[in-house]
Amino acid sequence: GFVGGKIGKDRMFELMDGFLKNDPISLQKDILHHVEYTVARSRFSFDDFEAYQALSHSVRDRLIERWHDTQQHFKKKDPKRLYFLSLEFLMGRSLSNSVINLGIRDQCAEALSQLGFEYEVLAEQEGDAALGNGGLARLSACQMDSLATLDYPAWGYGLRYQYGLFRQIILDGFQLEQPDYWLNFGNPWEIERVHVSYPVKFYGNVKEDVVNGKKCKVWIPGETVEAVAYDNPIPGYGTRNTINLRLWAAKPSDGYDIESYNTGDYINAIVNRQKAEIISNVLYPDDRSYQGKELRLKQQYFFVSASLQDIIRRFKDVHGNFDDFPDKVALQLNDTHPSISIAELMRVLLDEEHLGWKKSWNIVKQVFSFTTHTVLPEALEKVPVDLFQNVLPRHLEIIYDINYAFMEELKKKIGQDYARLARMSIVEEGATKNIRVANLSIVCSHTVDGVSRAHYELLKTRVFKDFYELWPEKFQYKTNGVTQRRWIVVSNPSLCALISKWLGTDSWIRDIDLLARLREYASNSDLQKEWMMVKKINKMRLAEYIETMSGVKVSLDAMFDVQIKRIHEYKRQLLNILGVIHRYDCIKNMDKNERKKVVPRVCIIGGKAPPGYEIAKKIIKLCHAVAETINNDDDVGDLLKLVFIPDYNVSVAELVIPGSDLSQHISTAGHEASGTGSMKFLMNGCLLLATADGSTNEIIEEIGAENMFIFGAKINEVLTLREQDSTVEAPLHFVRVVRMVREGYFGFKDYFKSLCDTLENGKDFYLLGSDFASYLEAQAAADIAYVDKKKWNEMSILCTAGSARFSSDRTIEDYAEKTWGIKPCKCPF
Ligand code: 4GP
Repeated sequence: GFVGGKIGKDRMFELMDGFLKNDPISLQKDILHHVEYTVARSRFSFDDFEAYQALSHSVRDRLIERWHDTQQHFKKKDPKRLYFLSLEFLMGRSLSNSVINLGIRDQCAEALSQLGFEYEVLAEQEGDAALGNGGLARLSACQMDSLATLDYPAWGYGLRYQYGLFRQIILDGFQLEQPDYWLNFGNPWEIERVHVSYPVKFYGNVKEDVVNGKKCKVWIPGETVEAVAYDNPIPGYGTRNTINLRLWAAKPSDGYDIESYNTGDYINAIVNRQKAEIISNVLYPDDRSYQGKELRLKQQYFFVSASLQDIIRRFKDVHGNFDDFPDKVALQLNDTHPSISIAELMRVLLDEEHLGWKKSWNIVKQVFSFTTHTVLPEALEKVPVDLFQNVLPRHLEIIYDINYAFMEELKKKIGQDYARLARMSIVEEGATKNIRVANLSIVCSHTVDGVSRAHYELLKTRVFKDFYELWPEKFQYKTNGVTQRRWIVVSNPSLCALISKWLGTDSWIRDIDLLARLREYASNSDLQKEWMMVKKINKMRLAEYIETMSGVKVSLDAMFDVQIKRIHEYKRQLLNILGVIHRYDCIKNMDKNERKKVVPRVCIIGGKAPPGYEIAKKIIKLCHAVAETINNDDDVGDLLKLVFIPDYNVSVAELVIPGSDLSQHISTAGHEASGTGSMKFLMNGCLLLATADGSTNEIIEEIGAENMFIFGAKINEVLTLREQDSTVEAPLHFVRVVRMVREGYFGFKDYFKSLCDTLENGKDFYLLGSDFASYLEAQAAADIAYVDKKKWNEMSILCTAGSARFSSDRTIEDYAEKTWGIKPCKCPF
C-alpha cells in the first residue's frame, strides 16, 4: 500500500515527477544536479572523480527507489526472511555492478559521453570496498547478488569497518601493509541511518532477580556502545528487488560515562567517549587465527547484538509473541564468527522476554544454520573462558547451561565414553579453558553445511566426525558458486556479448543453465575465431596493466598462467615458483634450436600474506627475487616472464581473470574447503591446472578431466604420503631447484633458509616434493595443448559452457530450499 503522507499517491507523483527515468537526458540532468548540489562543484567545471561521484549519486537514487519498494513489499507480505550474518563482505566496486543490475549501463555511458566523459574511466575512479579477507568474504558478496536477483526476502548484516583489508605495498620485493582508509573520499553507496541505532553492552556482572514471582538472571553491564546502521542497497538483476546489506558502526553512546562529565574533566570525557568507535575500526587481516583477542570478541558480539535487536524489533512490529519466530526468521551463521548470536538470542528470550529455558531453547534450535568454510583445525575459533567471563559474563553462563544439557543428553546416548565427551564438549578443558565456538554452532544449529562435496566428506570423516555420528541428518553441503553478473557481465563485457550472440539471448544472465548450450558450438571455427579475439582484447588490457604495475613488458603470444589468491602454504604458491625455477633452469640448459620449441609463458602471481605470517611473506619475496633474475636474463627473453601483481583485490581480479589463459588451483589435496577463484576462471574460459581438491572435483565431473590439467596426490592419499615423507627421497629436479634457492642463486640466502627448511625431507607437510613430478607433467601437458590452437579454444569454450553449475544462483536456490526454508517474494514493477 502506497501512502503518500497526507497528499495521496497522485499528487505525490506529480510533485516528484514519478520515478526517476533512465533515458540519457534524464540521467544527464541528474548527474549535473548532483555535481552542483551534492558534490558542490560547478557544473561547468568538474573532473573525472567528481563526475564519478555525481554519477554514483544518480545511480544510488535509483537504487533507493527500488530498495524502498522492496522493503515495503516484504513488509506487506511478511514472508519468512533470511538474515545472513557475516563478519566479512568483500563487495569490491559498486558502480559497475549497479548499472549492470539496473540495466542502465549503456544509457549512463551515452549520457556521460555527451557530457565529455567516458564511462569506463569514471568506473575506474572507485576504490574497492574490501571489508573482508578472501574466499569467505567474496562468497558472501556473490551470495547477496544471487539473493537479490532471485527475489529472496533476505538481509545481510555485518560490520562497517573504517579500515578494510590492508593495502599491499611491495618495497624491494617485500610486502608492507598500509591502512586502507576507504571512507576518505566519502562512500556514495551507503545510507547512514542515524535513527536506526541500538545500545550494545559489555562487561559487568550477573545478578539474580525476581520477575513476576519467578527467579531470573539480570546482566548489569559495565559499558555501553551505540551501534548505528549504514545501509547498502544490493540490486538484483532483471528484477525490481533490491535488498539491504546493513553494516553497523560503533559510536559513543549518549549515556556513556556521565560521571566523568560531572567531574569537570570535559576534554578527557570526550576523548574516552571516542574510544567506543574502536570496535568497528579495523578488519582482522588474518583469515586463520585470531585466537584470544578481546577486540575480536567485542566486534563479534557488537555486530551480533545490534543485528538481533534489529531483527527482533522487526518481528515484534508484526507479531505479538514468539511462537511464529522460527517460521519467520532464518539466521545464517557465515562460519563461526557470528556464533555468539546463539547465546545472545537465548539471553534475550530468557532474560528480557522471560520465556523460560524450554521455550527459548526450542526457538533457538530451530532458527540457526551454520556453514563452515575451512578444514584447517587452527581456523576453528576458540575463546578463552577468562576473556569470555570478563566481556560477556551472562553469555558464558548460558553457554555453560547449553553445554550441560548437551553433555547430559550425550551421556544418555553414548554412555561414559569420556574421551569422546571431552572432544565434543563446547568447553575445552586444559591449562587454559576455552569455548569451542564451532562446537557451540553445531550443537545449536539445525543444519551444518560444508562448501563442497569433498569438504562435506572431510567434515563427516575427520573434522566433525563425532558430531556427524551423533546427528548425521544435520550435515549437508552446498557447493559454492560465484555470480555470473559480476564475473562475466561486468568484468568481461566482450565475452558477455559473444555468448549472448551465439545463444541468441541474454537470458543466461539470470538463467545460467542456458550456458550449457555453448557446448554445441565448441568446435565451430567461427565461434572459435571470435572467442580468440575476445581473449586477445582481454590479454592486451592485462598486459598494459602488468607493464604499468611492474614495468615488465610481456608478449601477447605467451600463455598467461595465473595464480591469484591469499598467500598460504597450503595453497602452494611456492610449488608454482619452484616450477618456474625449473622451467628457467631447463631453458638455460637448452641450445638455440631447443629454445625455439619452448611455449612462451608469462607466470603471474598475486595475493596478500597475512601480516604476521612469516613464511607467506617469504614466499612473496622469493617470487620477486626469482622474477628479478629471470626477467633480466637475455637467454630467456620472451620465453619466460614472472610477475607479481601487487595489492590483489576484487577489482584487480576483474581485470586479471578475463585475460588469463591458464589458472592454477594447486592446494595440497584435502586443504581447500572449496575454492571459488577456479569458478571465475572457468566462466571466463580459462583452463584450469589443479589438484583434485575442494570444488575442483565437481568441476572435473562437469567438464571432464580431459579438458583440464589435473595432477597430484588425491585427498585420501595425503595422510599416507605424509607419513612416508621422511623416508621417501624427493625427486632430483625438486632437490635441485630447492638447492638453487638455498644456495643463494636468487640472493637473500639467509632470508630464504627457513623457507627451504619447510621443504626438507620429513618436514614437507604440504607435500611439494611428492607432487612436484606430476605438477611438471601437468604443466608440460598444458604447453602441448596450447600449441594446438583449435584444441585449446575448444577446451576454453567447454570451460565456460560447463560453468553453469558453479553459479551462486544454484547455491542460493539450494540453501533456500534445503536449509533456510524461504521462498521468493517478488516486488511488482
Ligand atoms: C575459504 C576457503 O578457504 C575456501 O576454500 C572457500 O572457497 C571459501 O572460504 C568460501 O567458502 N575460507 C576463508 C576463511 O576464506 O576465512 O576461512
